[in-house]
Amino acid sequence: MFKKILIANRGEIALRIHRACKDMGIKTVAVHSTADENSMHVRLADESVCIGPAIVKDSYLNIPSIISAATIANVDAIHPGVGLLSENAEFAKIVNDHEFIFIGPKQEHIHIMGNKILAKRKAEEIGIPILPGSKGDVKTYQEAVKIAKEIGFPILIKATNGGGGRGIKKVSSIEELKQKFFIAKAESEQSFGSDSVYIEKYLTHPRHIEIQVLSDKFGNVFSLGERDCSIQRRNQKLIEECPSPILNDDERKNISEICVKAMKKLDYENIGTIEFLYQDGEFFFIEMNTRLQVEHPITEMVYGIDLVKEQISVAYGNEVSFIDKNLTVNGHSIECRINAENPESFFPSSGNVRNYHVPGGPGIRIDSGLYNGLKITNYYDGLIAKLIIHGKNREECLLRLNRALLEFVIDGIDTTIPLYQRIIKEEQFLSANYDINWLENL
Ligand code: MV4
Repeated sequence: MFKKILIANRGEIALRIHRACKDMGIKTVAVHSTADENSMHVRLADESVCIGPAIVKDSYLNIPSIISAATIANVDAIHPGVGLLSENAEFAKIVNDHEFIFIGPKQEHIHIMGNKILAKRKAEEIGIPILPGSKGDVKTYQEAVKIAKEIGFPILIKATNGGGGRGIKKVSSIEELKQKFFIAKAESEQSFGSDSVYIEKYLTHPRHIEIQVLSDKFGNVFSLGERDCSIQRRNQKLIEECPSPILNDDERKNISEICVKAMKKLDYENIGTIEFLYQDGEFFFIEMNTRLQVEHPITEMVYGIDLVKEQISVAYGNEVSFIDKNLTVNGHSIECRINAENPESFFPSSGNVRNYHVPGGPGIRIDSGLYNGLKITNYYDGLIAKLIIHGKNREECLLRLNRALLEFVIDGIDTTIPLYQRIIKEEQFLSANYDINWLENL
């Protein structure tokens, strides 16, 4: 096994990866900015290297600094974590060129899935259902009209290089298309450096359901079921559930089989998540994330596995650990993302953490690097803790979630805890009767 791994990330996810390494007897090297020198991921690591100033571009995205740190610390492999450099194909290549193992998929697959049109084309080629729309990018207004008439309004114009929900425009009529087509192209150029756009049928009331896959270097591919991430605001997921409360066993089995077949065809390696919109019994591909996801713990709770350990192990060249076991769904799990932000305005909040008290007892897991006195700044994204609940069914989960939210104390900053206390009282949430737009209209 690897002897030492560099974790090219920060916050709770860096800590999560550190914990997996320790559970495998692997030494860890933390990298950090000057703003993060007192972070838990740095304090707990076996070694740490400061790689630059607070601003991410100069530290956590500074590839030469990270490669230098890996060289000095003499690590075997680099784990990119979530966000930051985790889906940067160029970084994966540079890591490999320096003879470190990149803990993630092949750079070719990172590259394809990073481009929305290439990803959609590839998805279709490997048998994943896609949304009706243009074959590739739409260059002229005439072309846009032709496609809109074929698929029918409403449609979405999406920026090819857009991401995280930015660069999508809804169009409901021909008149609107005439106005918005050129604006969409100009804005894409402005925001993403390319005016390339494509067109899709707009789904009015979908849920966001994603499939977790894991593959080793021997062509063994597993689906670890789905996560339902429909409770979101401004394209930020807030609550995730595993399994989805609205899928039946046949639907679950079918979409899992489609994804496993597709990943075999692709010769995909390591961990990945295939994201779908689900509406009226049908799945439609939206994107594939070629990395670990923030919400991976709910899958771990239900399937009784450690996804980060698997990821490290298959990157080393081992087979998936549960290859000869029959994985089954055990109960239900829900994650709430605790962000340092105002629960109403969602405005980022900064300050020093005080009176930190975490909930405990059966079925509660907290992934967080928080401690009393920790300074929360606005340099980084607001995710400060993940509250992960496990129960024998959704009902037990919801009761435990209610208990945990009442026990949780974080003073000194605003957090989204009060928002969750409000959501779990809503009848539509309790009956799982909502779509991706529900919270925004609440
Ligand atoms: C859509 C859609 C409805 N119809 N595509 C937003 C993020 C991007 N990755 C895909 N997104 C959407 N694509 C069609 N054809 C609605 C969304 C969408 C969304 C999707 C998943 C989770 C949250 C969302 C919030 C707003 C819009």
